[in-house]
Amino acid sequence: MTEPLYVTRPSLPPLEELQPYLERIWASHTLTNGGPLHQELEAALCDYLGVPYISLFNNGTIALMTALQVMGLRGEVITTPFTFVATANAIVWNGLTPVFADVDPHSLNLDPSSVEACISERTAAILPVHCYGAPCAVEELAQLGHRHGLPVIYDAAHAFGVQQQQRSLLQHGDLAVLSFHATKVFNTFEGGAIVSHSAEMKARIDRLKNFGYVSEEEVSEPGLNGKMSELNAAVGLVQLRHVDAAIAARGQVDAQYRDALAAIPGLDPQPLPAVSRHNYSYFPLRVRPAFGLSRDALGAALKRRGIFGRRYFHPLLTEFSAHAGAAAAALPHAQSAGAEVFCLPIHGGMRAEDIQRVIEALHDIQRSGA
Ligand code: T4K
Repeated sequence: MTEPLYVTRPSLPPLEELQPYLERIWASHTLTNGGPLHQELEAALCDYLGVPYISLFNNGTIALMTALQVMGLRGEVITTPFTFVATANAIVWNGLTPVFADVDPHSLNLDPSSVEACISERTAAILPVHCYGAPCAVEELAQLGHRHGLPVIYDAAHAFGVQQQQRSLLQHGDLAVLSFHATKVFNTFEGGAIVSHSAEMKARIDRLKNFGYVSEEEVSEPGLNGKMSELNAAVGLVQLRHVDAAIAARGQVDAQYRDALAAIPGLDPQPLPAVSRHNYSYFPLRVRPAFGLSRDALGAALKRRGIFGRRYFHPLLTEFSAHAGAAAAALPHAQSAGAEVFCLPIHGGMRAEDIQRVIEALHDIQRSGA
């Protein structure tokens, strides 16, 4: 039986590197509520990512919910239908209404002109996603936000470590939200963060993730529990030592796939974004008619060979009953991406033979048609 190859496999640091942190937790009996490892990881991430303020969370979804909440929004939030469902769920959990705009056919990120067409007097914010870590049209979206007086909050769940002109992509937007889930480039098992730009905003976010407590005797606004535990922070501190190596290894996988796919008509990788540093968080390709099989037929054929890629992101959010009633622009480009994109396995632990196995499977499926 051949070993299954999954769309991703979490990076795990050497276990012995975690031990000293566990000993510190056990000695201090401080398990959560902003303990010393939590503080250390916030400082280390600000430094690594090149951002001014970061607030750690227990996952990316709660971080997104908090980011929307802290902006005090009422009304509609314009977002993309080509994303993970957490993006729109966070909008609805804030009592806000998602409005879906179309994506750009090349970047697969929100198309600013489609966003602009969705803006009305009800619009409260724009929530773009740097899908697969590829930067959104950050300048155009900033101008759009500025012109209409709308905050831009980035769902940057895929964008850990991405830089444009040596500058963190996370510096764009009023806020940017990260996920440190097991399936992400940098993981704390579960985790997330909000990048903000002032000490006042960070203090408000930190209050909201701690029930809204200002002091023992005062809760100023109804917060929730979004705190990252010391155990997850310890994992993060150790993971951070190895994340550059993991990203470099992903880059190797990406390069080998690109080389091989040049010889397979109809399997078109998403172009590498124009960034000074990419994180290779996903390997999305588009299955075109020239391949001879549909995207879903390709996915099924790979599955029969023990290769479990994923249709990120199919169905579109507008097709889930949870969000089917939401207003949407015409979505031709999102629909075509939802029908054609397939993500091949990519992670830092892939061996040369794993990469070769995927490439041979793609050739074999094309030759045999099944
Ligand atoms: N915004 C965006 C744009 C996002 O993509 C996400 C999450 C969020 C917001 C929310 O952030 P979090 O609240 O999750 O922090 C996965 C992840 O659960 C989710 O975090 C991620 N996006 C989404 C794109 O993918 P699934 O349903 O595909 O996960 P699952 O369990 O099928 O995992 C995929 C593969 O990874 C498995 O086949 C095997 C491997 N795997 C997974 C886990 C969890 C492992 O080897 N070990 C593991 O522990 O959603």
